[in-house]
Amino acid sequence: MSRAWIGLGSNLEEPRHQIETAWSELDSLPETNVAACSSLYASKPMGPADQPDYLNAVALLETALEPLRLLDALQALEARHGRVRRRRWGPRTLDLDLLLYDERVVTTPRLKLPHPGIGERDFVLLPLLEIAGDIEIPGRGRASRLLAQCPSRTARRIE
Ligand code: A4P
Ligand code: MG
Repeated sequence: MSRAWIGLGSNLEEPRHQIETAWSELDSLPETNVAACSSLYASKPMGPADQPDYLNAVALLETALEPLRLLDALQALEARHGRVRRRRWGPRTLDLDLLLYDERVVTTPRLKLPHPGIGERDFVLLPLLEIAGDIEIPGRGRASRLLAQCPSRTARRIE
């Protein structure tokens, strides 16, 4: 089994419900278990400001799906949550980003690993640090160092 770290985000149609149902849907994927879930974090939108605040979280999967098959499955789950792609960084019911997959580095158009935005996003790094400890991001350094250098800091843990 490989270890895959998934970033979850939502700012439409009851974000907490979107993320909590996504946990169990991830656990139901073939050859895949959810091994850990972070707390939920609220943050201001990165990108266009004329959209609601976000909820974000990170999950650790143990999976036998190869990265592209896992990405297929994540995108199918996004579609089931009624995700409509209108503009870059626009509002969304559910966003599932493949953040890390073991120590793999991939640079194809369809899949980049580690996820390119990981180092600039406190709403990813804070939940990742919570469940992954001070993990090494291949080619980027430790999560704690990236967080210390993070340009914007708005995310806060919620109950
Ligand atoms: N893709 C390449 N690598 C990956 C990967 N590691 N994981 C490709 C997932 N997808 C990957 O993504 C565009 C394409 O990236 C996909 O077709 C896939 O093949 P998308 O989800 O269709 O488009 P997007 O999400 O609108 O664009 P992008 O650039 O991925 O945006 P992000 O990075 O997902 O950011 N503010 C807060 N506070 N919290 C958020 O969660 N999220 C976003 C979206 C904007 N602002 C936010 C948040
Ligand atoms: Mg995305």
